[in-house]
Amino acid sequence: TSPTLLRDYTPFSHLVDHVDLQFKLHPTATRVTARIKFRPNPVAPGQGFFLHGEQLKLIHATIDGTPVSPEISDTGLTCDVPDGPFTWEAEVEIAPETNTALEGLYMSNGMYCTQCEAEGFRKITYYPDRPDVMAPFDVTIECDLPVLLSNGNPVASGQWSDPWPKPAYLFALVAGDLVAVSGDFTTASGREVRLNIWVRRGDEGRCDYALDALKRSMRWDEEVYGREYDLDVFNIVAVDDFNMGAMENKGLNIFNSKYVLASPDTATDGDYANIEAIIAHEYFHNWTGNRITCRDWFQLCLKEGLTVFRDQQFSGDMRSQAVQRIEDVLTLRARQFREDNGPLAHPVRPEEYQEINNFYTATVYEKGAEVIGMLKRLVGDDGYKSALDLYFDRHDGDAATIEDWLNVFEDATGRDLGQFKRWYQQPGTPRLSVSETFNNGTYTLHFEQENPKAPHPQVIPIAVGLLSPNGDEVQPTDVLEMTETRQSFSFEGLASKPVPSLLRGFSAPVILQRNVTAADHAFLLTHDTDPFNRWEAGRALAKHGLTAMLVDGAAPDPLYLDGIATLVQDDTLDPAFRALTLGLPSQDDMAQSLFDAGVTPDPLSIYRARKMLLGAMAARLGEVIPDLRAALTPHGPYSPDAENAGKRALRNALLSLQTHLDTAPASQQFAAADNMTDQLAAFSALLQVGAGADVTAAFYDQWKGDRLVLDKWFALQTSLAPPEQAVEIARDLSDHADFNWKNPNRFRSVIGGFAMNAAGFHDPSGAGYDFVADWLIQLDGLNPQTAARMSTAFDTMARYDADRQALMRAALERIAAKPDLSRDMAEMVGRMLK
Ligand code: B3K
Ligand code: ZN
Repeated sequence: TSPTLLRDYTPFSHLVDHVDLQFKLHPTATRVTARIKFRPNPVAPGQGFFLHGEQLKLIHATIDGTPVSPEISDTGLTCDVPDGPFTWEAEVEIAPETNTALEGLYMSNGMYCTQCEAEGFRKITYYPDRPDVMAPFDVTIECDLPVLLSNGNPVASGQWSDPWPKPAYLFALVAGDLVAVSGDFTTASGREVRLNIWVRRGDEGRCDYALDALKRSMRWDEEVYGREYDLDVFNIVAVDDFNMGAMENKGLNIFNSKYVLASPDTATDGDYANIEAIIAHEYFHNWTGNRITCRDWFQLCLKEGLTVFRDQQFSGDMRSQAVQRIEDVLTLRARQFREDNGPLAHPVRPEEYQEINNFYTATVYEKGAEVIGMLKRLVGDDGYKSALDLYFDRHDGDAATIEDWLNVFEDATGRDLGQFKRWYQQPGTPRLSVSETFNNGTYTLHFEQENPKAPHPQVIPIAVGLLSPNGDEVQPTDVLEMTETRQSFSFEGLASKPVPSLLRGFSAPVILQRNVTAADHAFLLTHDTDPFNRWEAGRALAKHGLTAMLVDGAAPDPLYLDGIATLVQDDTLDPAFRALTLGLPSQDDMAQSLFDAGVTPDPLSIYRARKMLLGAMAARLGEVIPDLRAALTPHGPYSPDAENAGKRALRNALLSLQTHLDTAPASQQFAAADNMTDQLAAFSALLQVGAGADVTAAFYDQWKGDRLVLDKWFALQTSLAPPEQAVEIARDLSDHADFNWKNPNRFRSVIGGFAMNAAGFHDPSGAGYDFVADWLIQLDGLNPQTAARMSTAFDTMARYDADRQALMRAALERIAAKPDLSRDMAEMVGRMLK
């Protein structure tokens, strides 16, 4: 099939004035009648009339009441239509029960639900299923289930009316035997909004946190962006079978149940933080995505990058900006840098695709958010605010583009963003190398940028501070704006050569390349006033040390051990921050760094070096751990707030180290824990040192009836299994009676968990690759979207030795050869084999 190209965009032949949908729900024979008012599009005259439609059985079609016989293909229909306005009516039959792709209308545990983004609506009825066609929808649902929901405001039982014109990808319908946990919210201008969280009976006790997060999101968007909610109800539904995290359908958000349901005994602090962020993200889409949507799917980052940026700001405001920033950068590097370094690299605004679902990527989302962070830094907070006000003002109701987005910044601030636009157009992570000179009190930084995947220099905001050798800050943060390939910046009047703190707050998504001694890292770890760079210095020191262990057989670096020992005991610092500084670079991070340094990474050696370093950290801290942990014990009942979660994070990071010396404290904590955070932390600590047998059995006995907790049980075992046994453990778990491979969450826990176990997945025999490839082949027949997404496990092929590369390639070729391979998987595997 030929790819879809950005440059081929043309508007649709018609405008849609109104859509009326009637559903008669039935598991195998649902009838959908669509009555659609079309009128010729004045800016696209004379084009043929084409409606998307896939896997639909057409029962009848009329235009203005007269039967018509459209020409039907696999992808849609064409039909002769009148020159002026007309009403199209079509009745189709579909089978939600056999829809295993979970796109369009499908069933989950006896409930009906939909997922239409990006192109699922065409599996519900014939329609111009493209985001630039917006219309108000009325919906009627007939079904004997008690709860019948759709977008907009309720009119009568099973009847909904959405006054806000929307593209079809925001359509949603739910029917089920559900119960609601409800609340109320009064908007700034006085609109009373009913909030409902709909869940399966029995889950009512786990909705309070999501409801509270929703209220806080609504208030925050009013206060920070001046954006109010615009309907009388806001419904959220939790669904067990869902391909992603959640979906922002207008007035009817549908969520993967793991991002709604939480109680202290079943959800970790991390789960609570994810729920807060995702509830906010989907809510924020009401303005950035729904009121202003995308002209075409190439503009996906317009709504996703911006909405991620907004949810990150929100989480930072709710918790700690410093900790939030570190966590966001960890995710960016783990997922986006990896993508940008491999065969799946693409610009934040891609220019071609075969299957758009393959482009809901870390680049579109996370790098898309970074690009907005850079814009904000360049134009300042006030400039950002006026640009956003103009954006909402000018484009409300539009299907907009990245050009529209950049234009509001240019118009609001007078800045020329011509070069900045390259961040949207060029793939690849720029490498920023730095050298320095110091002469007569003038300190000069010389930068050079190089992007291995793109030719033109990008605008790089470099936030810099300078410290004097005694640790005082002599130059507070200043943002240098680099636009050339090579550029120097000077600071005058300095008494002595300073120590620079570069890229503070991670002011640009680049890889900083600088020859820094371990002593300089250690200096910044102690003295930097920028919390991000302080953490970064510890990270760099750890990487430095691990690299020396791997390449030169060095012993763990005492400078690092001393540095973190001091830091971790510094109780003027936020425990959540201290917990983050105890985290070592991941397996994947080390593999990429070694590869960048010209060394072929061996996952097993990395595993052993990390373990040795953890052992050394445990030995260094061993004596102080018990007192430190005792001092961090939270008082009173469990609360998921940032302060308590931060204490638990540090307490449990220390437990994990302690377990390298003695397993008793973790066993005790496992047995005594009154919350999932502490129980799971003890469980993982024991698994990591190979002492998990008893607790694995005990955890299963305790939680076998709880689907979300059982997902954790599977995922921990596959992701933490020791290298030599990992394939076998994963295989056994895939034979387990509770392994339902058709449920995406369970599949991700077992197969995805294993794929993240680097040393296991990269087992030299190739058994790990084959295990994952076999499952991807099997899942591809059922759920192409989830299967294709997980194929990214193979995107690091080029880093490894010839034997591993050959084995990975063979596994990918085996997938490629599967008969009837989905378009999703064919595109992914094709890009990786290129
Ligand atoms: N917009 C959806 C993602 C849809 C993915 C379709 N494959 C969720 C989100 O980003 O909020
Ligand atoms: Zn989103």
